[in-house]
Amino acid sequence: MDERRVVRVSKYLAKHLRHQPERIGITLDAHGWVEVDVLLEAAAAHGFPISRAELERAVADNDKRRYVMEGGRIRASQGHSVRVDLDLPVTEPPPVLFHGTVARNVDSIMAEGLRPMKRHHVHLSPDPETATRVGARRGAPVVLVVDAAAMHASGHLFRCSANGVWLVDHVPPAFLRVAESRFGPQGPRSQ
Ligand code: HQG
Repeated sequence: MDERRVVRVSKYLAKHLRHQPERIGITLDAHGWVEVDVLLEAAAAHGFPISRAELERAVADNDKRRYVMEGGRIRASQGHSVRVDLDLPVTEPPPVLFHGTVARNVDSIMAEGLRPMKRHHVHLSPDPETATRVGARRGAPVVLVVDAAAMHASGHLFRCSANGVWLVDHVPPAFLRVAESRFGPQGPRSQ
């Protein structure tokens, strides 16, 4: 199967399993699940037929394991804007987590903390490389370091999605600092 087709199917799933299920007339249950058969029928009825093999490939091949299929049902692992309860257990985080963003957001983030914006949670990455990739979706990435141990100690709840994204409601500015740039303040030429 063509890689571009897999990406198109994955984007279609993101749109309808995270954001606008009603657009193709499906309803997610309280935990975000929908029957695979219902999804495939709805997609076909709305002009985007997906074969079962294509769906399985889009779920299995997904670089970020965005979707989980089990017991004849499918859901997105995280990233929803529609209200779902992913029912993830509260877990102790690693001492440090990371958030990738871009320079234009930093002043506001340092003033009011990280907020979920259009999603349900603030998304934190387990390592700076992943955070760099997340930030780079929007421009030159800036990585923020989150003092997860101190947040945990002060009662903030952490959950980890099926694909290793750490989810919290808010990160107050006191727990944030901007990571040192790999190249120092003068940029790469100063090396
Ligand atoms: C920023 C992708 C100003 C925040 C990725 C980010 C990730 C603020 C943007 C996942 C702010 C929200 C999530 C504040 C937060 N002031 N800007 N107070 N608080 N922001 O896309 O973390 O492809 O909702 O820094 O790989 O970028 O969807 O969150 O720039 O895992 O599977 O507001 O999305 O995964 O953007 O990305 P997003 P994100 P998927």
